[in-house]
Amino acid sequence: MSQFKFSVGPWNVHEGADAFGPDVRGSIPFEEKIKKFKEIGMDAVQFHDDDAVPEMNSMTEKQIKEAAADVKSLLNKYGLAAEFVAPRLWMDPHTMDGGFTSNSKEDREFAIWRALRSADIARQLGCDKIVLWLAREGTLCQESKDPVEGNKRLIDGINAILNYDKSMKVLIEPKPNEPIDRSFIPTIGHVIGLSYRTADPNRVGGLIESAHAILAGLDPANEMGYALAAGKLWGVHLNDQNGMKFDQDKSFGAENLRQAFNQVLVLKKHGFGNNGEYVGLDVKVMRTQKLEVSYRHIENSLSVFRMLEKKADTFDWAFQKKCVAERDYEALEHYTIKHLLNM
Ligand code: 3MF
Ligand code: MG
Repeated sequence: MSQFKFSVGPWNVHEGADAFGPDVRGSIPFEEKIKKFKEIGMDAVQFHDDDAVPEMNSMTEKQIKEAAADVKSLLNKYGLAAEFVAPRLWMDPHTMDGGFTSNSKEDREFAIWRALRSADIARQLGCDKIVLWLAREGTLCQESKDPVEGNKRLIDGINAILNYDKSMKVLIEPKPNEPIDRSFIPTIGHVIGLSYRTADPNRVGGLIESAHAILAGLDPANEMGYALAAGKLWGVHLNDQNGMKFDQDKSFGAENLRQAFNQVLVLKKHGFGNNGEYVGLDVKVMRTQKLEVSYRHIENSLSVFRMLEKKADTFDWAFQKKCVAERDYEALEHYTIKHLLNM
């Protein structure tokens, strides 16, 4: 039995559109997705603010809270928790030039309004985590924003959430690029540095996505290790990525099994989950998949994670120690490969 609890977001089951083509599958109603997530073995659901409360821009704050309370009842019906709420600050025309770091004052205020509503929604859903994927907080044109000012504006945005609701934690999910060219906060190192300049560093941490680390040319397990060492790994988005190109969100372990194994190893070895953290997935269905089998990537990611947990449990640490003592890393590397191949 896994020591971990798992989560996934409703956007992980979608209609198959990509940057070069429209939808190829029908939509699955929200409740049906929730029900299926539970059947697959999920413990919690990840939310964008408008996954929980669609059309929230045209609603009053009271109406938003009431709509979120209905979602909480739905989660209760299926025995699922909510892991976090993330303001979707990249879809709205108000955030064309970024949210907290937009050059437009009015748009910056809109971003903060949405972030505070995320805190309201999170409270209703019974969770205490706000995730900020800083999608457009950076530049398409480098000369369009001052990077020093950009960092200060990010801190102002984070502080607004911290001051508004003292029970909320803010988890920044770093990504180096896409949809923008240059992100102000590209890696977990930047996240942790920034956290210490906010109003309450103890409530600011990180969520690491495997694909985002790979896009930055970094090793996901080492990035996780860095955040674990700082006591600031409060969420993960496990998936996989074939090199440094557009964000692929492939099934966990589908491209690089050894890299996936090392993520499981570091999470297991260092007690990730002991404070209630979830092993989150952020995986995208292939465009070619038919509607009836559009949850396969979630099932496969979970299945690979569990197989790799067994591999972590049966890893021969005595042999590892011997190899380290003899500095025979060729032997250790070959053992690891054989172990993963069941040979
Ligand atoms: C983009 C992402 C996002 C975030 C999500 C929650 C749409 O690369 O990874 O998924 O994970 O917005 O923060
Ligand atoms: Mg993600």
